[in-house]
Formats: sequence, structure tokens, C-alpha cells
Amino acid sequence: MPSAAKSKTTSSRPKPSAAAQPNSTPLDQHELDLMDAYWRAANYLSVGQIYLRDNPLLRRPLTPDDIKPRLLGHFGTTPGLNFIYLHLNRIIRHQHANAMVVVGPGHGAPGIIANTYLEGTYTEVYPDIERNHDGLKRLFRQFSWPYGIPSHNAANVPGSIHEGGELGYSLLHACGAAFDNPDLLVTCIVGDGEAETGALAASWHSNKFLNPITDGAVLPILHLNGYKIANPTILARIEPDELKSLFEGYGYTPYYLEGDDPAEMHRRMAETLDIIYAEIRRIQKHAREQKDATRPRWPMLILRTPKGWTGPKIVDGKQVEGSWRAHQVPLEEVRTNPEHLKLLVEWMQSYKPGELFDENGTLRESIGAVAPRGLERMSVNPHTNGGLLLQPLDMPDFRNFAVKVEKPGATEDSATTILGNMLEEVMRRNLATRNFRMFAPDENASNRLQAVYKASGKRWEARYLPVDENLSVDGRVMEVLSEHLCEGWLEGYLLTGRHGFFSCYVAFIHIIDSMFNQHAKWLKACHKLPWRKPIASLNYLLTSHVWRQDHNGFSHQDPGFIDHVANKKADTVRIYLPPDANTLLSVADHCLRSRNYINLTICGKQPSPQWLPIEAAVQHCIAGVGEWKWASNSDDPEVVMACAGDVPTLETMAAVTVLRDWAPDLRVRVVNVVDLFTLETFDQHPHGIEHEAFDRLFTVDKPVIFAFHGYPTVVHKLTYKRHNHNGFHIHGYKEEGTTTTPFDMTVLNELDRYSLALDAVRYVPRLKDRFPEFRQRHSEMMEKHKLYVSEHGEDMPEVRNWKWSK
Ligand SMILES: Cc1ncc(C[n+]2csc(CCOP(=O)(O)OP(=O)(O)O)c2C)c(N)n1
Ligand SMILES: [Mg+2]
Repeated sequence: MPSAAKSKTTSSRPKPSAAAQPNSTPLDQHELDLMDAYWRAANYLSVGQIYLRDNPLLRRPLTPDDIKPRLLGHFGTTPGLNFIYLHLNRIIRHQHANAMVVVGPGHGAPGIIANTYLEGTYTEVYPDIERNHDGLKRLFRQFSWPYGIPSHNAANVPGSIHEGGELGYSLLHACGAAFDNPDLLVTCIVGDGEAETGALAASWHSNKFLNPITDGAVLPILHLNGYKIANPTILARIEPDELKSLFEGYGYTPYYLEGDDPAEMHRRMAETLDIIYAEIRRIQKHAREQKDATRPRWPMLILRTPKGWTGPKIVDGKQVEGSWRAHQVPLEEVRTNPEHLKLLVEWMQSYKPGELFDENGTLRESIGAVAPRGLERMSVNPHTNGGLLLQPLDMPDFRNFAVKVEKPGATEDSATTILGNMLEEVMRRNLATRNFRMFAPDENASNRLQAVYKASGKRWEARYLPVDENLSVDGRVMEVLSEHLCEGWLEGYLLTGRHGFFSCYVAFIHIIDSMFNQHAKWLKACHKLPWRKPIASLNYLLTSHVWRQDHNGFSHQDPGFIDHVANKKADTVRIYLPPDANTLLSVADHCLRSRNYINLTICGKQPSPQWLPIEAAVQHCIAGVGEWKWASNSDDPEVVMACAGDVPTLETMAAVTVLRDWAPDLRVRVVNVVDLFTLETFDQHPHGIEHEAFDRLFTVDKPVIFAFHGYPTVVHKLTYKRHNHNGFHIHGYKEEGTTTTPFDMTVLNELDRYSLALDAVRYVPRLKDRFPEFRQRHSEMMEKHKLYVSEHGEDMPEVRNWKWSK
């Protein structure tokens, strides 16, 4: 592969197999000319959006007043995106391909918006952006304009499932979209800068998880325009043979196309895409007819064109086209510098707008004819508005999986094992519709959800060895040691109208903090777009949590994802802390039926006491927070012992029994919180309970000893506006940890039963005089505990064998 050479078009391609010869109509120069006109129209509209607020078709001399005061947008990537979009349109028209495109460099939104406008969709969705002169003016003006539209390929852009604001996730979203959509072609444009991100670098391996029979095709196009914002890209500057080997090493068949002469490039691109498309169909035909799911070497395209292609070549004596200087706005001083204004006019006129739009300002019909029509347009493909296709899951009655609880706390069970039984049935019931997958970074079994393998295996499209278990080319459980891949695939799957479930270790979910942010922002933006139909919620289960990392220690102890999620909009996020198996079943059932949320559920996998029979669990989860009357001893409490999370609940219940020993006449109420947002006020979160209900539960003046799963500040923040906020004494994770016993973890963080009990007596005025005595007992117990665990390596018998009793 030659290095980038000016005015030279080169291509290299592997010899296509006989069956992969293109079967589209031979290249037609007239068609290519019209396509070039269409491309010029898209480029013209892109420049117009970045620069103009008036005079959209330059029908009078351009003046500084026609120019936006703030020039915001990205031109550099845009002509390349328009070029690819145009040629995908050709494939669709010729082959009637069911296609969509995911645009990694989403900052090239002016181009994608221009295309959706030219093909008519934009006006159908936003009727005030008419296909005439006035509509063009509004189209230009709204872009990057206060209260207009954002400069990225955000949720407001028809046909987009990927904003591309935060770079790195395009190929994952594309693969998620292709899963279980065998007829769908998902082209993914990957920026060469984007390709340097960790997530994208790992994403190339997605081809080891795509089944050529049951999944659609993903066509990656590496958009090798050579530059990022201010630097060259690595992939543009390594040797051509290294680049080729890299993608061959990832298991692709790389096609290569390079050049900057538009006419020549149109011809070569059309030829190359014809061959690639034929190759994709050949692979699928073979796999499907022969029932052979062997991993194919899917084609991919490396497209090397200049950054800022067709834009100003030299500005103020410096090269712009073909350099990083083209990244955003190639001419920055058009309002103040007449020379820049002149260059802008020359640049826009170079697209010959007079040839492209008629006297009304409408794209000429002959040119528009090169775009697909109706539902074939990528911008209306229903997969890109997944809610249109969403079918509810066939859900079993979760009560069938309930554990029997005859007496609170008498028996132990692993909550996630129980949930695994339910998920197995969810998986089984939805096998035929192929719209449910589970995702985990190598952790489903570790998280005790392994029952699901009885219904479906783990997807694997690489080599098999006799030692393997539960791997399958058609498995619906996605396991790969990359939280990025799990998250990105799941997002793509959900955004195209399916359902999923992501389980992860609590500490490592932080790896996708930022992806969570982006998905939450996308959902928030969708709330304001009635044409975007609701999609299934993104469901996280965090197990293997901070309090039970007996063998992993400090590195695995971090409950901060709760804090992170709690920052997001109330209409988007939910946080659940079920204390046992039956509450977990009820919560999971609710989450899998919900729409447009991000549900975070945290519950441990270790055997632990079961508190509520199933119907009580359901009622408790509906309320989200409630008194456990069976554990309280008075309707007129002196102290409220509150808890959220399974281990905090266990320690709180044990603290109640300690208090019974220390101060038998102390009047105690026990309150358990499943739905964390019930604590926040109702005006801040829809789940927030009314002040009256809150005051009835937590009192307005009694101490509340709150045992919390995560960092205490979260509860402080949520209860800040509650009347009794000053009475809340919150115990949670204080960033103390190591490889130690489960109970010692709670001691290190003062979440243990003795510390909770000590706080209770500390804050009850009636017991003030006796506090030194309790403090003494507490110290003795702590001393005993430390000595015992140091000597025996396990918790004291009275802790290990403790059971709730009344
Ligand atoms: C994760 C992330 N880091 C940094 C940025 C800031 N940023 C925006 S565009 C860009 C360069 C992108 O280069 P490339 O992917 O090659 O896109 P193109 O050249 O097509 O514009 C950067 C670094 C970002 N958007 N996302
Ligand atoms: Mg680039």
C-alpha cells in the first residue's frame, strides 16, 4: 500500500473469490456524475451549517452579517463522511440492502445532517426545515446555535444511534446493532484518531463474536484522513505493510483505497464497495446455506482521503486541506477578514450550488434520484429508532423462583444464584425471538448466574478445545474481558430495540463510567424527541461487591459507581439495593420490563440471610422503603436503625440484637431501603417519597443510624432536604479495606453491628449517662474480634453463627 500521495488514486484489494465478483450494474458515468453533484450538495450544506445564518444559496453577495458570530463545528472529517454516505446510498439503491451507518467521528454531524436533509427525512421529522430556500436558511442557522441543535451526531439526528461525541465506541455500537439482525448491514465509520482509544482498539475483536448465520454484517471503514485535532494519527503514519498486517491480524480482509481526485475516487469507491458488498453476501450465503458458522474473514475498508477534502487548500500561507488545520473551521475570521470572506465564497461556489438547487432552493430531482427512497433510506431505518421494533420480553412469573422464608433470617441463600435461575428462564423463553442477551466481562459464573448456560451458551467464534465448557457459536451470553466491549455491545443492542442484562464486579464497572454517562445523556436527549420511541432499559447488576472481596482485597473494593449514577437526571436513573433473594427477583423483574432507564442493582452473591417471603418482598419493593415491623419493638421509637444493601442489612439486624442485649428497654424501629431514590425529595426524583411519609418512617427528631452499602456522602446528599437530615448518622464504606474476613471489612469501616449499636446508644438522650459503659463494651468486643481474626483467620463464632431471633 503506497503512502499518501497527492492527486493520485490508488487501491489495493485482495483477489476476490469468483463468487464475490460484483453483481451490481456496471459503472455508469452519468450516475457517477450525478453522485458527484449530490456529494457537492452535501458538502455545500455542511459548510453552510458551519458558517451561514442567512443568504443560504449565495444569491446575493455574502456579507459579514450573513455569517454566524460564533463559528462552531468540524469540517475536516465531513467531506469523507459525505463521500462514504453517498456510496453506501449507491449500494442500497442497487442492491436494496437493509443498511444503517454508525459514524465514529460524530463531530462530522453537519455532513450526516446534510444527507438526511437531502434524502428528505430531516424535513419529515422536523417539518419547519423545509426543502426550499427558507428551510435551508433555518437548517443552517439552527446548527451550533443557542437552543438550536448540537454539533454532533446526537439523538436528534434521524438514523443515528451513536453521537460520536466521546470517541471510541462506534464499532461496538455497530456490532450491538448487527447482533440478531441477519439481514442488516451496519457500516461503521471509524475515525483514525478514534482508533487510538482503548475501547476502539479492543473493538476490532468483535468479529470473534459475530455469527455469520444469525447476525448481520458489520463493515468497518477506517477513515484514514491522517489527523486528529492537532496531531497526525498513528495508523496514518505506520508503514503500509504494518497497517495491512494489523487488520489481517485482527482477522479482517482489508481493502485499501486512497486518493483525492473526486471523479477518480467515485469510480474506485463504487467498484470497491461493489466488491466488498458481494463478498459480504457471499460469506453470508455460504454460511447460511451450508450452516457453517466458521468465523469468516469479514472485509473492511481503509479509506485514505485528505482531511478537509475540497476545503480551502492554503489559508494565510499555511496548508489547511490535508492537514490537522482542517479539523474544525478552516477559515476562522470570515466576519472580520475580507480575504477569509472571499475564500469562503470561492470555497462554497466551488460546489456550484446553482447547478444543485432549483429556483426554490430545492435539490434538483435528477440529483436527488441517486439517494434511496422511502424506507430504504438509512436515516429512517427502523433499527436506528429501536423503540419502533421493541417487543416486550416474554417474562416468567418471578415468584416461581422465590426462596421459601418461613422465619426472617432463618435460612441462607445466594441471591444471585436464585436470580440466575430466573434469568435462565428469561433466556429460554426468548430464544425464539432472539432479542435478549446477557453481557459480562468473564464473570457470569463468578457472579453465580451460571444457570443461564443451561438455556444458552457463551458466544465464541474463535477456536475450540476439548477443555472448553458452555461455549457456543450461537450462544446468547456475551463474555469478553473488556467492560468496554460488554457495555458498547449492550448499548448498540438496546438502541436497536432489544433487551439485555450486564453483570459486573462492583469495582471495575468504573471502567465504563464514561460510557454510562454518554448513554444517560443520550436517553435524556431522547426524552425531548417524541419521534424516538422508548427502548429497553440498560440493566446493571453489580455483585461481587465491596463487602465481600475476601480473596481479592482492596483493589476490588469500590462502591463509587453509585455516586456516579446518582449524579444523573432523575428521569433516567434508578438505584436498587435489594437486601435478599426475593427482593432481588422482584427488582430484576421490574427492571427487565422498564423502558428508557438505566437501572443499577447491587446485591451480593454470597450465601446470606433471607428476610422476606416473596409477597412481602414484592410489597417492600413497590414501596421502595419501609419499616420492618417484625424487627422493630415500638411504634414510638427512640432510635431508627436504617439500612440499604444486603451486608448493611445483616449488620443492622445484628445490631438490633446487640442493642437488645445492651439496653433491652431501648425502643427501636428498623427501616430498610431498597430503592435509594425514595430518600430524595419528590421534587427531585419521581421515586422520592412525600415528606409526611418520610417523617413517619424516619421521625423528625430521633437519631437515625443508617448503614449504607456505599460511600456515606451519597445518603447525606439524597437526604439533605429532609427534616431529620441532621439526625442521620451514616455508616458506609470509608475506603478502608484489605484481604480480610467479611466481618472485619465492616469493622474497618465501622459498619459492623457493634459500631452501629454504639452509635444508637450514643445519640439516644435517655442513655447518655450509660454511654461510657457501652463504649467500654464496644472496645472490648473490637479487641476480642481483632485478636480472634488475627489468630484464627476467620470471624468469631458468635459472628459467623449469628442468626436473627426475636
Ligand atoms: C474520548 C475522546 N477524547 C478526546 C476527544 C476530543 N476530540 C474530538 S475530535 C478529536 C480528534 C478525532 O480524530 P479522528 O478520530 O481522526 O476524527 P477526524 O479526523 O475524522 O475528525 C478529539 C481528540 C473526544 N471527542 N473523545
Ligand atoms: Mg482523523
